Order: sequence, then structure tokens, then C-alpha cells
Amino acid sequence: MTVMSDVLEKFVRAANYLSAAQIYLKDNVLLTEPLKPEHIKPRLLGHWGTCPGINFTYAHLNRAIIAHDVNMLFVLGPGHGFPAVQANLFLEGTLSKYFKEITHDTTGLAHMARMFSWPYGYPSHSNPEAPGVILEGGELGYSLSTSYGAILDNPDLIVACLVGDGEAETGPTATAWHLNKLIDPGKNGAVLPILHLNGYKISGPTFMGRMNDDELRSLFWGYGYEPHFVDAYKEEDVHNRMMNVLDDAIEAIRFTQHCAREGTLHENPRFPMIILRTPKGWGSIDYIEGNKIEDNCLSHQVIADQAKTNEGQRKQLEDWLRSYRFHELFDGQKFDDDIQSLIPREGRRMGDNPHAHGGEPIYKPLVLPAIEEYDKETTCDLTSPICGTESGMEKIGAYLRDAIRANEHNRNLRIMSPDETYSNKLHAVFEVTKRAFVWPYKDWDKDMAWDGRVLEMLSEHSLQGLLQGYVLTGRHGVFVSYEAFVQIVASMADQYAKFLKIAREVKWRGTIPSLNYILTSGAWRQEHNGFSHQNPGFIDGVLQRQGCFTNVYFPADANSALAAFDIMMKSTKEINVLVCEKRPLPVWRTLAEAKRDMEDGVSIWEFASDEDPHVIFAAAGDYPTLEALAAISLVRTYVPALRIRFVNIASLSALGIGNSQCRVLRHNFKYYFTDDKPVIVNFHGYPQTMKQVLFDYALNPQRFIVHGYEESGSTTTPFDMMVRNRVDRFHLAMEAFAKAAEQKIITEAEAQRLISEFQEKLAEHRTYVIEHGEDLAEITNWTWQSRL
Ligand SMILES: Cc1ncc(C[n+]2csc(CCOP(=O)(O)OP(=O)(O)O)c2C)c(N)n1
Ligand SMILES: [Mg+2]
Repeated sequence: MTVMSDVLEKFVRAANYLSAAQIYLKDNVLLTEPLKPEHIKPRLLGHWGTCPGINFTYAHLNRAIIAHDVNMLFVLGPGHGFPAVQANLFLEGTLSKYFKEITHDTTGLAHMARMFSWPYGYPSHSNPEAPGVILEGGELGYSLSTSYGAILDNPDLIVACLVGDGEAETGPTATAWHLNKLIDPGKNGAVLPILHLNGYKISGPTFMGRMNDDELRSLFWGYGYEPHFVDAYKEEDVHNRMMNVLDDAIEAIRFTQHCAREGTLHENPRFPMIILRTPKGWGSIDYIEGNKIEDNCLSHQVIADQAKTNEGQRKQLEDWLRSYRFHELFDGQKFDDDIQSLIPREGRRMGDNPHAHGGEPIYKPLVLPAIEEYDKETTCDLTSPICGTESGMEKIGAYLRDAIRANEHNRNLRIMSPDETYSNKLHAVFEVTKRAFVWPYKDWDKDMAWDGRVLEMLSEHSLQGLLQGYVLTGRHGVFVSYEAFVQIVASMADQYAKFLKIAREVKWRGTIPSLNYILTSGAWRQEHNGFSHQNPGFIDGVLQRQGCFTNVYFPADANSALAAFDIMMKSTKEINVLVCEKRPLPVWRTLAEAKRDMEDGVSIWEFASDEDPHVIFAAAGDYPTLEALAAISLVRTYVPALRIRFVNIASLSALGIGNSQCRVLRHNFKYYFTDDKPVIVNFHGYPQTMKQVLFDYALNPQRFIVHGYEESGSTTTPFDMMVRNRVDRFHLAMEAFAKAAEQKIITEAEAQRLISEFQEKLAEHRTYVIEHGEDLAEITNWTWQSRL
């Protein structure tokens, strides 16, 4: 053993004791007296097995930080190893800096141990209240992509990412190894993946744990890494081996970056990774009542879990805890000098890395163009709709292009998209940037560069992880996805929302940008792709989040889309979803009107509204708005006496209609919807989604009739797709005829006659599309006519 190995061994010993103490002890935390049942927590909650490997890694990273003066952040995949993280945060003094109760002495230590996994104490998993944490690691699989997101545009930063071997079996981790192919070492930092092969997950062996070194070497070489093995089973001095490997890894990273930065790196870079084999539950209890614990999955959670009541187990627990000889390492005030020598200087401690804490100077607001610059020159008067057509996505593409250009000096804006930047009509951005790609090119490859600001990969998981890592380290981005397939990351979005909900309350977590989604290629224009491409369910999950930080925007036209996107990009600490069509659609609103609509979240559109209405039409979404307006013009023609109001719902949040960012409505609910008139709502998503939002408002909810996506799709015409889900003008008009009869504007018989006539129209439409393969010209060419 080298001298340094001894130093490291002491540090790991202290961290292991602190980890175990948190899991078991509510009193007698220094074991100054024999261990008694009353010292042991009544509910033993925590995960021990992963901790020794984490502590080993953390100690070595500390040494490397000091030796090489590295700016390093630590991302832990298996977040259930939080006792180890907390132990290290205690050792390095970071906890005392942020929690006044956790003083750097016996009192603080006792408090930390007692309150771990304790009601209203410290959570069992990594969490936003813990300094340095940008990943919960409760739901496994996201450590690698989050780490890659954090190092983008942070050329000085190395993220050490500990990936569990169980975690490595997840789809998101499996795909995230490829993210090295997006990283230009000239302009970005580096991820150092440390694959922790402790051989087991909860109840069985892991695949990678049972793969031999050759198999693993081939696999990770194939992914483009240079694997270094550290094997605690084989090495006589595993500390020495890990030291050498880490020194080599950091030097290799720096050499590659140096070459890239001075322009001498011409091949795709090969960054190092570490494959660390350790026994699960390393150095704890070998057998309990004949069952193998150490080096087996049985060490995953609490071992000796009957210690409070079973004397034999208590004795084993006590012997194990005393084996760390913690009293030799900590005198109640301070740690042994060797241990202190492994604490990086202030500013270099992993738990206190400013990149994880948001706020200035890590966070810089974007320099954004004024949306007025994108006012399309029109020849018609926008106050009398309609005034031509425009694509919302193209408009956003132009705005993003200019935003990327305007923020090039800060390098803090990125676009993530699964292979769809062109198809989603954001191609204007390629006038100023490219798609990142550092593996070889063919002559005919288009818009690719090592340093592109657009990250394309056909892995929604990886993109979501990248964006989370990027945003949580203070930079801005947008994830553009097909609406149906963003569901793949619904759970990740949910995990992020939980993180954000807590993080927003943590005082020392500074400002971070919002996590912004654009969902396009929505359900209504999947007539060529069909049923599989229809799913407006993602917004449901977003609207379930309680609080003021989730917003879903439903712009009805291109001006509204731009106004909403501008709000999203300026906002902070939120999750925003923009549901936006990419094809040209009628422009209903001037930019000024659009801006106001988006700020209010709900508005009455005067051009389609009468005073004192009998019936209200409301719509959220582009096609739903178009059809609702078409329905209004039909109803006006057939029942001129019926007074109608049109209300556009531009945004929803968990708090309801238009309540985005916790703003209250400009006017009360009654102002828009009256309190007794029937309301025919045409909604972009599932009707249930809108019904649950309305439930809280409506005194008599039965007056709201909600049309929306009803899981009826196929390969058909655009208008037929609407008809199949009853969000088309004819179905909506029929609802209005029935309501007109109820209010005695027309007779019941007249209503029935009109409804039959419209049913015939629908039948005629159906026959026509089957025969001709396209929609009736009167539908396709329909335009709004102002009331004469
Ligand atoms: C996506 C996901 N699926 C299942 C679980 C339940 N779970 C918690 S820990 C664990 C095993 C993790 O094994 P590994 O990554 O090897 O961690 P370690 O051995 O270091 O504890 C599982 C399956 C989870 N947290 N996340
Ligand atoms: Mg494991």
C-alpha cells in the first residue's frame, strides 16, 4: 500500500461509517457506548449496498480534483445511494455551509444521522435540497444524459458520472453512451463515466456484472470510449490502481481538449471511461443466518434489518460499525489530517460546484429578438380576418435563428430534436448553426458540424436528459418533438417536475431557465401517418402538476405561436409546453392581439362574437379554433337569430384556464363564459383533460360540451380526421342547433331538420372522400367571411 492509498482508505472508512450511521442510528452516533435497541431507528430505510463503491469513487475524485485542479461535478445514477453522497457532503463541509443544523461536529453529525430517512428529515434519495445535486436518481437511467447536458458549452467542466450496473440495463442509459458523438471537445467539457459494476441490482445479478472484461472492453470501445478497468477483486492495492486510472483519464481528457482547441484534432475523439468492479455492500457483513450478504444482492437495502429486536443481528451490526474505527478518524470536532488533506479547496468541492446551483453568473437571460420583427408584411387588414396563412413553426424557426445568433457570445442556447428539425420546419436555424456530430461525415451529409447548436438523436430519452442537464446548469434550450412520441419521456418529465417543484423552494438554488417543449406534428394532421402518430396525452401529465410552474400553450395561429414561444423563452423555473402546427394556417390575430391573448391565456375574439350571447363557442388549439370559427359562420348562416360568442383558450395550467405562471385571469371566469349559457368547447387534446380543468370552475358543468380527440384515427383526409373525432364544424354546428332549440331561438322541429341536413352533409363528405381521396373543395377552400 502506498502512503496515498492509506490516506484514501481512511477517507473511505469515514465515509462508509457515516453512510451506515445514517441508515441505522438515531442515537449513540459515535458508538461511545454499547449498541442498544433504543439507539437503532424504528424504521430502517435506506440503501447500503451501493454506498461503499460511491464513497470509494468520491474519495478518489477528491484526490484527483486536488492533484489536477479540476472543476468537477458529480452525478450519481443510483440516487438511492444518497447516504454516501450526504456522508461526503458532510466530510467536505458543504452540508454545514447550507444547513445550519448540520454543524461540522458531533452535534451536526448526530442530527444528520438521525434525520436521514426520518419523517420531515432528509430524503432517502438524492434530492434537490442537497447541494451539488442535479439528478434525483430515484427513477434510474438518466445520469449519463444529464451529465452530457451539463458539460455542453462548459469547456472547463468535467462531470464524473457514476452509472449503476442495474441502471445500465435501462433503455435511456443504453442509448446515452452514444452522446459522446455530439460532443466537440473544443467547445464543451467532458463526461467521465464510471460504470459501477457491483454485480447486482435489487434481487439478482446484472448483465454487465457477469460480462467479462473482454466483452465489456469491446462493447465500450465500440461506443467510442477508452475503457479503463479498476477491479477491487483482483488488485492488491485497488487505491493505487484507481489513482493511476484517474490520473490517466484526466490527462487524456485534457490532451484531447487541448488538441481540439488548438486545431490539431482531426479524428473523432475517444474519451476515457472507468469500469469499476467492487463487491456490493463492500466491507460490511458477509453472512447473516446463512445468507450471503456482502457481494450479493442481499446487501442492496438495509442489512441486519432485525437488529433492533434480534440480538444476534444487533451484535453483527455493532461489530461491523465498530470495524470502521471511526473514533480514530474523528475527534468530535474535526477529522483526521489525512482525511482533511483530501478535501478540495473552497470553490472546487463537488457538492458546492456553482454549475449545479443556478443563478448568476451561471444563468444568463437570453438576448431575444423583438417579436414585432416577425410581423409578416400583409396586404390585407388583419382586423378583418382572415389574412393569409402562415406556419407557426417556420415563424419560430426564424426567431430561434436570430436568438442563436444574438446569444452566440454566451453560447447558452440549444435545440434538442429527435431527427426532426427539418420536418418540423425549424430549418431557418441552419442559416446560423448546424447539427452537432463528431463522428465521420459523408460528402452529401447536410448541416452537420462538430460544434452545431442543434442536437439531433433519435432518442427522446437522451434529448430530455441532455436538456435537463443543460437547464439545471443554467442554460436555455427547447425540446422539439412529435406530439405523439414525446410520451416516451412522459415519466422523465414527471421526475423533472418533481425536482423543480422542490428546487424552486430551495433558497440557495438560483435562477434557471424554464424547460421548454414544442409539440408539433400533432394529432390533427396525421392523415398520412395514421393512428400510431396520434396522442395528445403528454399535456395531461403536465397539467397534473400542482403549482404555478407548468403551462401548456395552444396558439391558434402563427402570431400566437411566436408570442407564446417568446414568453416561454423569457420565463424561468417553469415547464412550458407549446402545442404548435407546422403547416401554414390562417392568421387570425395581429401580433399585438396575439401577445395579449397569450398573456391573458383566454380571450374573447370580437370579430366572431355577438353581445349578450345565447351560446358560447370556445376552442383551444389551432385546428379546433379553425373548425369552431367555421362552425360559427355556418350557424350564423342557418340561424341568424342565435347570438354567439367565441372564446379562445390560449393556455392551461394545473391551476386552470389561463392561469399560467400563477397569474389570475384578467377578468373572472363568468366574464368569458357567463354563468348559465351553454358552452361548446373544441379542444386539441382528450376531452377528459379539458373537463377536469373545467370541473373546478363551473357552477353547472353540464352546460360545457367538450369535443376533442377521441382515439379515432386512420389514414384518411385531414378533414375526415376531424370528423371521426367530432371536432369538425358540422358536429359543432349541430350542437349549437340543439342549444338554439333549448333556448327557443328556433323550434325543436327546426333544429331536428338542421341536424338531419348536417348529418347528410357528413354522409356526403364521407362518400366524397372515399371516392376522390381528398376533402371537398368547400372545406379545403373555406375562409372566414366577416359578417356583412
Ligand atoms: C427506472 C427504474 N426502474 C426500477 C427501479 C427500482 N430500483 C431501484 S434500485 C434498483 C436496482 C439498481 O441497481 P444498480 O443500478 O446496479 O444500483 P446499485 O447496485 O448501485 O444499488 C431498481 C431496479 C428504479 N428505481 N427505476
Ligand atoms: Mg449494481
